[in-house]
Amino acid sequence: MRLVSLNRYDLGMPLGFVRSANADLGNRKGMLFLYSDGPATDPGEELFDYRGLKPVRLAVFTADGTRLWEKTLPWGVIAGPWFVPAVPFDMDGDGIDEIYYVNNTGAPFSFMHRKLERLDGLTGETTGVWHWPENTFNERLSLCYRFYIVAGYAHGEPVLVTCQGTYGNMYLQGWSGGMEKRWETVIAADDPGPRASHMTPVLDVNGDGVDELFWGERLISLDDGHEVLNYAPEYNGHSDVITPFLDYETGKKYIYTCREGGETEGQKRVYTFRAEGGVAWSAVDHGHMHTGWGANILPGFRKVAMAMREHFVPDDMGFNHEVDGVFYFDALTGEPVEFHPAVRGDKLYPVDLNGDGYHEFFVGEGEERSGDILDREGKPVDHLPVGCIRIGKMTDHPGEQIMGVGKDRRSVEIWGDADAADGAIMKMRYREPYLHFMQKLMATGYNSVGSQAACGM
Ligand SMILES: [Ca+2]
Ligand SMILES: [Ca+2]
Ligand SMILES: [Ca+2]
Repeated sequence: MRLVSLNRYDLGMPLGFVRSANADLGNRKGMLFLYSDGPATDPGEELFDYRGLKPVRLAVFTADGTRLWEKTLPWGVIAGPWFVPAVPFDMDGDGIDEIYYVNNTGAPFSFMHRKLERLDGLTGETTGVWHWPENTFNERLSLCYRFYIVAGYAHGEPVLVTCQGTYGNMYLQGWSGGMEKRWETVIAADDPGPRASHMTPVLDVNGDGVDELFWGERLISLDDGHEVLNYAPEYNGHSDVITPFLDYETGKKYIYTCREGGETEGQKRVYTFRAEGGVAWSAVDHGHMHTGWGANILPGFRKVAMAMREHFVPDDMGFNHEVDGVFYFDALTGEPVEFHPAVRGDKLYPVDLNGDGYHEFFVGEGEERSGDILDREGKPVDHLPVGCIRIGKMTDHPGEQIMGVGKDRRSVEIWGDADAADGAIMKMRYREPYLHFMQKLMATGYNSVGSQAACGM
């Protein structure tokens, strides 16, 4: 493996909060950045921290690193993924993605001045503004400001989806090409069933030509907003991880989930569902399963599913996440797997850097070994001194890549393996639009966190 910088994007200022998503710019590829030189914050009552927050900026670059435009958003836009999601998506069919994001020209917590805004992808000029729904106005702070923008296709037509709320009342709206309202779905706090996830995979999981949005452990049709399938109608909690994955041998799809709350007697905390419905396996009796991933690391490209359990311990400012269990399972059978990586599994981001069908791992921040690259057995093989932004299929270079903030703290680089070559598994993964398409949804929700949304399919 020979790690090299494939692309570099000079954002021209010190970087704190950074999100990024792939954008299509007609005959060119592009890259969207959402960033500030301060930290990000969260609407949770025990987490919201306004110290050091800085204005948020948007910029679009060509894939090879030329900046096309940048703009500074109004001071009412709070830096943080839940306050300001952004998605590049081509709704008018000219081959160039428009940029959709949640703007706020009022005070930071304003509802009156909050908007869905559309920008020309090539120039950054505003081409449309719509009032952002005030659905969550009466919720407590944590639930008020959980906003998502997602996108996908229904029989080839683009559909944008705007969402408000998680855990309690949840509101979703579908929009057609010219931003005509296509559908509206409300899941009330006292309705039965799961309470969404921080991740939003979009995939035509049943092959009927319409994408489904994985709204927690249920599927929402992008065509008309109806509930296509509820994997766990008896579960009314929230799921921290929702990752569809493919069994390379049979071509069948599965959904791997890790649950946060809603602990109920007789139910487990980790589930893998068959895509068509039904439990493939379940595990772990108690606890908040906070992170998880799937990685091809067993012989024959068999996938291992990781689940990390934790509990909250209050500290001087907010709380700490104290880990009390890391579990590894055969992703298809749920059988426990012996895996002893050099760094605990929940700190690892699976990425197939060399394209051979097995995942390597990047060690995330906050670890002595941060920046290390581990092989599939969990042994260190290389090192990359970057703060990771996201992982996945970001360029045409073979294999998958790592995007990170470079040593100079003001530029973003995409790193890949100079010797990478796409093997049979990688080619199978390309056949699912998911691998590329999810890279457009990496600046919304927690899709980019830990790369769980990228590693499954
Ligand atoms: Ca367009
Ligand atoms: Ca479908
Ligand atoms: Ca590999």
